[in-house]
Amino acid sequence: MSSRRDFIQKATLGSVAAAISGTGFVACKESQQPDSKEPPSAVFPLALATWDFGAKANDEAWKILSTGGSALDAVVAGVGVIEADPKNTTVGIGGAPDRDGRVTLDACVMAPDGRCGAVCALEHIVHPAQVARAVMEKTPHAIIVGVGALEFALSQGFKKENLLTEESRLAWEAWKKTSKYEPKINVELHDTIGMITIDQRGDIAGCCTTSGLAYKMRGRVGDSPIIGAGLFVDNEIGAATATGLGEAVIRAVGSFLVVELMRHGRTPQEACEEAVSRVMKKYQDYMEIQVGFVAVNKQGQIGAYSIQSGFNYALLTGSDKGVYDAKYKVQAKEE
Ligand code: SD4
Repeated sequence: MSSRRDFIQKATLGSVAAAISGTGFVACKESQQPDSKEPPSAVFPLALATWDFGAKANDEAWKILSTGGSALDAVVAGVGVIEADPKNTTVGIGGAPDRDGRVTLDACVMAPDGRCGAVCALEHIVHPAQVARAVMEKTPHAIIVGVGALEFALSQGFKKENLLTEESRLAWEAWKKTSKYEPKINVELHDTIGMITIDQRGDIAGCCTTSGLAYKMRGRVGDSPIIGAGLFVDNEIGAATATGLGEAVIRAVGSFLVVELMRHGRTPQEACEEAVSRVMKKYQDYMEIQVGFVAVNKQGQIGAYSIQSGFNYALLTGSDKGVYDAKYKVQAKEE
């Protein structure tokens, strides 16, 4: 298996900096963790997105948020920048294909009033988040999948395009030589964008968009387009979104769990930590995977936590612009 995994196992078993938690899990000392993020002032608007490249999505969303636009418009526009970036191999065009070489995209969106829409295993469309929004606004449905999703997108005027870039095709060809046609499950799964925006009125919207697990089986759907798993927004409480191995997030209905914990009084940080613990309890091989959550509550406090180190998120408010490392449960090998 990968040297990264060996490292993680060694680090887990041998690190002098490790301490045994009550669950028997080997956890890092607090002192090793990134500094916790002070909650920003509750002055909206606010944009929050998974991963460092989420800063680009935040900037785009800000154009709408700062001029009084809606959280929903902002979040769909924000993720659109990442979907259109062919260099990001886990979102939109340029996303890694399934094991048969087809790029199949998943996305969902949630509005402040609780409406939601999603597409799963959508092919040939650069902006699945926009199609998810159209599902929400123009159909009586919440989720449309596969060929039906493509037909719907085309009927709405979306253009059919080839999403497999030469770079992704070459990586897939290389994978085929060594993989035994097995889907790849590993800790390096990253780059999905989950994004939450709060507009000047304090209304919250969210969006999650991805090409999912690289070299997955045809038709595989992860957590990202599943409302409650990859994303959940409750305009009275806050919102959460997930990144990492969808199969693990789905077991815990992770994003809904984070929001529900906040409803019962936890801070976003406490809620993300509890949700990660829940994922780990339900996924025996948690050392082989990465899962991370980011969350914000109605007061504008931020939380983020992941199983392994390496997860970060981008935040943009009127007084704060930055990329922050999330706290984590175990120290993984740095890339
Ligand atoms: C999935 N959760 O399809 C997505 C992948 C991901 O960062 O988040 N990557 O399982």
